[in-house]
Amino acid sequence: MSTRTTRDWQTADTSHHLHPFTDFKSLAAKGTRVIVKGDGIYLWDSDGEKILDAMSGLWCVNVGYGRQELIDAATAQLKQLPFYNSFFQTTTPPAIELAELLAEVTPPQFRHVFFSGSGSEGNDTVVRMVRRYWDVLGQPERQIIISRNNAYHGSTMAGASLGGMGGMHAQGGLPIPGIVHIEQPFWFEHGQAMTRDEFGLRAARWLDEKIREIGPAKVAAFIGEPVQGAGGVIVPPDTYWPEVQRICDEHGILLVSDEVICGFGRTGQWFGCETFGFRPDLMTFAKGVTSGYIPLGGVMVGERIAKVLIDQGGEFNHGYTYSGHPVACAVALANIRVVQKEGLVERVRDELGPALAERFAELAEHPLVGEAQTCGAMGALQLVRNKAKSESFASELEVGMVCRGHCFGNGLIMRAVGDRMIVAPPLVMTLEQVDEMAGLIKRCLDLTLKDVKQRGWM
Ligand code: PXG
Repeated sequence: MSTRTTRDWQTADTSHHLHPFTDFKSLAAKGTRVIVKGDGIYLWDSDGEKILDAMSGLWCVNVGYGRQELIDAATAQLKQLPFYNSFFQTTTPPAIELAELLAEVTPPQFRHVFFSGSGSEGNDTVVRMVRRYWDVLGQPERQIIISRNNAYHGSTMAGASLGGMGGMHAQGGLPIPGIVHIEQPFWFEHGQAMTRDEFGLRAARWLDEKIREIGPAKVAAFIGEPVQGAGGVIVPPDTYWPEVQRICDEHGILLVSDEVICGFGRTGQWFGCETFGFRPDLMTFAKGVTSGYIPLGGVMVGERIAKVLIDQGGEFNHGYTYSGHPVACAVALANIRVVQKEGLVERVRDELGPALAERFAELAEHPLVGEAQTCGAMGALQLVRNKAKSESFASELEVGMVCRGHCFGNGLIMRAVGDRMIVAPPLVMTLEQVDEMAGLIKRCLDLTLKDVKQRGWM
């Protein structure tokens, strides 16, 4: 164990490490937080502070920290064979077994998987594969992929292009050609004049309008997260996805579900598309497949596409060094077996999800909260200036960051997306721990309210 102090760590970090999505200079002035240990749903920092991790690392540590089954699987595979590739007509047993198990736990249209190292790489694979599919079918003019504003699909050139984050598009010449965006199904922001169900249909029809504007023969696919995660846990109305499915079917375009956050039980079914009742042709996954213990991602390829690529496609010129990495696949196998053995998907559906929904309904009564939404083991609280009028704070006040600061100081990790405070705790969180988390959230909301009033913002 290292004897370096927090200050030492921070100085070395600032000297050499550029963090993702970070203003380097302002972080250097503040100093980063150094996390040194995890157990269950808790983390410890280099000052010995215990923190309740209501974000599962980064939406991924679904089985909790410190699981021996995953550690053993990694150790055994590292000893047996730490690496071999799946290029050039070779493969390894863990990659084969994981492909088999994924075919079992995913919806029935999926029999094949293409492995990547991350969710972003998975979505790059989606772009390559969707366009290749239409090429092979003799419709190369079908190039355009439709996505949504405020979507998050990763940070590679294709992932960030599919994503609908303006701040990302503004850097590096994005989006790449052939990717267009429609508005997101965010009722609080865009739909309050309608019922949620009416708005769900309206939002889905933005897709139909965009397809007709472009010309259906030029559209390759539509991609969406079942619930937008990084965008702020935006749970769409129940009417949204079935209508999106109908529209994709009507125009014959491919439907892609980005399940990087929603997959492997987060929504209370194995995959978010099952919770929301749609049938994707492709499904991106990462994060929860290994509970984040080791990087792994991939794309489930529906038989509609797999058949064409296998029977008529010839060589598919795409792949990554770490596609099917044996250690990552061994950890994924152990992780999925834990999810199965402990019935974590059913647990989210029957126990954790309902408990979270109940606690969030109570938090919705708080004077700062304008909307509370949950879906399975994720939840969002929209902070507002005027509850009765659903009136938001000016965005430059960064009230979400003020609240996040109080979480930070009170042993709670919660994400702020604008003024939306979000959680996605490990699926193993007990009901007592749900109460503990809700108590901490309530305390942080009270502190934020006091703070905001003192600043004269409310
Ligand atoms: N799709 C979705 C839906 C995601 O949430 C990715 C793709 C990209 O995965 P990789 O493994 O390439 O990062 C993600 C990642 C946040 C946050 O701030 C969310 C993600 C990543 C980083 C930060 O909530 N999601």
